[in-house]
Amino acid sequence: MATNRTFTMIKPDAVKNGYIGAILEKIQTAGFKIVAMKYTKLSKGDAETFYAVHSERPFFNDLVAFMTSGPIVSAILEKSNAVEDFRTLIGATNPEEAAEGTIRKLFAGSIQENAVHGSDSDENAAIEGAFHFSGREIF
Ligand code: RTP
Ligand code: MG
Repeated sequence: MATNRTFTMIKPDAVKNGYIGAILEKIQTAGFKIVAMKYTKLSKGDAETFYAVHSERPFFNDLVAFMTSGPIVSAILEKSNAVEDFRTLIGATNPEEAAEGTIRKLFAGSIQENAVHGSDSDENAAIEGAFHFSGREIF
C-alpha cells in the first residue's frame, strides 16, 4: 500500500450511537478519499490479532470485548500525509484530552469507547488495510 493511505474503523460505540454518517462526513470534508469500505463485525480472534500489540496491556480483554460488541465500519483512506493528518483529525485517545472539533471530541464517550481507530504508522496502515481488505476490494 502506498504511504498516502491510512486505515480506519468506526468503532461499535459510534455505530450504535448513529454516528456513521456524521463521521464519514467529517472524514470526506477533511479531504480523505475512501478507497475501500465495509460494514462488518470482528470475531474475538480478529480483534485479538488486530490488537496483538496491546496483548500485555491491562485493558486488552476489555478492548477485545468492546471491539467485538457490535458491527463496525472499516475503511482505507487516501490523502497526502494520510496517517498523520488522520490522527490529527480524530484527536487524542482519551476524548477528554482531544482537541475541539476532532472526531473523538465530538463523538467519543470514553478512553476505550472512542469512536474511531486510526493507524499509527505507514507500515501499520498497510498491515491493517491488508487484514481487512483483499486487493479487489480496494479502488
Ligand atoms: P487506535 O489504535 O484505536 O486508533 O487508538 P490510539 O492509537 O489512540 O490508542 P492505542 O494506545 O493504540 O489504544 C488502542 C485502543 O485501546 C483502547 N484503550 N483503552 N482503558 C484504557 O486505558 C485504554 N487505553 C486504550 C482504546 O479504544 C484505544 O483506541
Ligand atoms: Mg493505536
